[in-house]
Amino acid sequence: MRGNQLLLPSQYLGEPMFTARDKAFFDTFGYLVCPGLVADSIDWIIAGFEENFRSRNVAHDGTKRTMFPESFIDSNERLCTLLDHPGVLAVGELVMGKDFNYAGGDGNLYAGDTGWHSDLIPPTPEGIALKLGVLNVKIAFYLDPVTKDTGALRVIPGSHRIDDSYGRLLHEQVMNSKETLGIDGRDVPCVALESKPGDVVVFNHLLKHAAYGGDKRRRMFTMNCFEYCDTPEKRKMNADIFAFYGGEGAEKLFSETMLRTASPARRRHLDHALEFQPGMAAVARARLVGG
Ligand SMILES: O=C(O)CCC(=O)C(=O)O
Repeated sequence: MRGNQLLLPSQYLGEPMFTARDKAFFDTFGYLVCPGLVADSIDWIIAGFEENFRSRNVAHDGTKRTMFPESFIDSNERLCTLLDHPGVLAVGELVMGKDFNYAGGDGNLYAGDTGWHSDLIPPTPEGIALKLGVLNVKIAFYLDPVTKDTGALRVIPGSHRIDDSYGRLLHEQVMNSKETLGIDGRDVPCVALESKPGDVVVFNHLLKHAAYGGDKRRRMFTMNCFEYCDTPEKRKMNADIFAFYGGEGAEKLFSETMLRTASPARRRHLDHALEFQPGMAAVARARLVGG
C-alpha cells in the first residue's frame, strides 16, 4: 500500500505491495480488503468462472445458492495460475507467511442472503480450537459490484478472536440474532466490505461473516489457505482439520491440472498440504468401507 492506495502489480516499482500496517490490520480485525489486487487479470478470471460452470452444465435457477461440484480454481488451467499471481501471493504471504498453503476452494452462484457464521468444520468447540491453532484464511473474489445491501461480505471486525470473552459472546449471540438479540441478521452491527470485480477480500475463517440482499446470481469463488505448520502440535491439529475433509469424502486435495502445470514456485504453496493428503484419504476410504 502507498498511503491508502494499493499498488497494482503493474504499478509495482520495487516497493512492497503491503506494509506491516496491513498485517497489523489483518491481525487486529481479521480481514483485509485489497482494492484492484487482480484488476489486471479480471477479464480472464470472469471468463474462467463462467467457463467452469458451463463446462459442468451446472443449472442455477436463482432460488438458492448453487455450488460448483469440484474445487473451483483447480478445474480450469488458467484459474490455477491465480496461485502464481503476484498480488495473490503477496497478500497470502503477508497474512500467513512465505510458505502459506493453498487447500482448494469453492465456486458459487449465490442467491439470497447468507446468515452470520464462522467457517468451522465441525461447527463445535473442537472446530474452533483447531482453527485457533492453525491460521486458516479465505481469499475471496466477488465478480460483481456488491454493496452493503446488494450482497457485499459483511464482517464483525475482531470477531475472529473467538477465545476472547467478547468473541465468545458474539459467537453465542449473532448466529441466532432474532432469538438472542431480537434483531434480524441484516441489522447486526458490522462493516460491509463493498467491492468491485478485481478487488480481493481476505479473511480469517474464524471471523463472523454474512451477506444480505444480493441478487439471484451473485458470482463468487474462494481460495482456502492455511499457514505452514511448523510444530508437531500444529501438524496434529491440521491433520485433524483434514480428517474432517476426509470425513466428507475428499481423497485428493488438488486436481491433476493444478499439479501438472505447477512451477517450483507454485509447488511451494502445495507440497506442505500434500503431506496431509494420505491421512485425509484414509479417513475418506474408511468411511466408504464403514458404509
Ligand atoms: O458471500 C456470501 O454470501 C458469503 C460467503 C461466505 O460465507 C464464505 O465464503 O464463507
